[in-house]
Amino acid sequence: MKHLRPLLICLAGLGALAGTSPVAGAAEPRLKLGYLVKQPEEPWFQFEWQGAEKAAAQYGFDVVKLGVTDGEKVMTAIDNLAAVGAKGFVICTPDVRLGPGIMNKARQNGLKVITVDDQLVAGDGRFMTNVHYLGMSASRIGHDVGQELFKEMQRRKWPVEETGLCAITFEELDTARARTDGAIAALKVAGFPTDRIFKGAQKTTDIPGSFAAANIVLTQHPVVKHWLICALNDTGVLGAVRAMEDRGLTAGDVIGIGINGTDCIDELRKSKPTGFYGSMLVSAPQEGFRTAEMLCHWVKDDIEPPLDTRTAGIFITRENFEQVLKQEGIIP
Ligand code: FCA
Repeated sequence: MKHLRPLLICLAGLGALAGTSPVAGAAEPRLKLGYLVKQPEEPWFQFEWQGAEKAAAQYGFDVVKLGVTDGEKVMTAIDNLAAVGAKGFVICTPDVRLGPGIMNKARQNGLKVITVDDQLVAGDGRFMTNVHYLGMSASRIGHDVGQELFKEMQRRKWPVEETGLCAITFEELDTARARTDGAIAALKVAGFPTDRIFKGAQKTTDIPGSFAAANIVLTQHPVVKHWLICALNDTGVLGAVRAMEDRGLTAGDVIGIGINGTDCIDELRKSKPTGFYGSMLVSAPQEGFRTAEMLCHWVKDDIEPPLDTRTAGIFITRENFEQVLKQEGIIP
């Protein structure tokens, strides 16, 4: 699934749009709802789509899945959805500052909106709290990452003076900043020294972006023997783990804990452990199901969803991930 390219997904989405013109004389056209995501190549979003499809099958509507990797694609997608008679959409925007533009366009087209994962931001930099949102309890989940990193460091009896935290950050996105800030805060509370916390800012939220950010940290701190890694998601940690491997730092010297739990399945399945120790799993299929379900109830039955819904995380490692992912319906 992770081999699907964004372009293919976009084309598939457009195909779905083209094939959905209402049949003349048909009674009531089947309900269509859009599901727009910023990074269609990330397993996280593919699992969200899976969840939305499940809701669509259960409630009898069509879900139009579109990859919207930039602002222009978002605006075109909203127009296209309106043109085919969709009644609303769920969106994880490629840029939260598109918030007012997205809401204006949706309003003009009479479409209902639920935002998922990345909360929209208004012109003054504040959250658009009047727009319906479902996402992670970002600080809480970040805290859990920090606590688990500290616990595992202690279990391995690493002296703190030989250990460093490599925090891969993407501070322009609030949910990302809240996660890494949460991890850092929990480590400090546990007693990890502030002067051994090293941040590397990723320019793009993909593996090359976090690989580059970690490389800078590693170059600046060559004497650190053991590393803890946190980031906004699994991908952020994976890039840092790869950068460390390039310098000969492997599972015995690295504890990386990601967030999502969906983008590290291949990594955790590797026959030998790597520096990617575990992840805070949040159920992407459930987020997809719940947002699509809420939107359907809102459009069909006029039941307005809650304005703000938060989801929790479960810690997974090589020991328990197959079982937990199965329980959560992420793998068969
Ligand atoms: C953000 C991240 C995704 C996922 C989601 C819940 O959008 O980019 O990887 O963590 O929040």
